[in-house]
Amino acid sequence: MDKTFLMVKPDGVQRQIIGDVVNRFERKGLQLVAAKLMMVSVELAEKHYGEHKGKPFYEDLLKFITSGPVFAMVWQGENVVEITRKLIGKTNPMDAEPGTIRGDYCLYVSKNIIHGSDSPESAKREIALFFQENEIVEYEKLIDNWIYK
Ligand code: YYY
Ligand code: MG
Repeated sequence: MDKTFLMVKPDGVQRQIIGDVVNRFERKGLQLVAAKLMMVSVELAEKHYGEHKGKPFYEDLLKFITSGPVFAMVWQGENVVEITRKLIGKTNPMDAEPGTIRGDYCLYVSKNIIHGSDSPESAKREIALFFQENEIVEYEKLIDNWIYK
């Protein structure tokens, strides 16, 4: 099954919407296979956001993501990367449709609540950055027969 890395950012944790975010993916039918509340070190932040190094928002992004606890998760399901990016909405909350997480919960691009991997390759890379292999819990989700073909 496909996996992706999702993370409630420090603004989402402070605003106490971890539960709402988790609920959106659960009710869609996706499967949670790992989760933890943690601080992101500067070193980890630099690795995670390496693709943005040199961009005007990079330094502020590092400061923000290391400023408080995040809720890091791995979710599983067919086409989970594409589906979760859709549920999350556009990067800038001004462009994010109502009904998406960013469309419903935030106003400003640098405080956009949640991270989601943008491709299966980045999902693999980001999962490995944040989780040990033995932290990913493989288990059978018994209602999958009622969710998948
Ligand atoms: O993948 P996604 O989070 O939707 O956007 P990215 O283009 O990868 O940017 C990562 C992160 O950087 C974004 O979620 C907010 C922040 N950011 C910003 O503060 N200002 C921008 N103009 C673009 C991105
Ligand atoms: Mg991105």
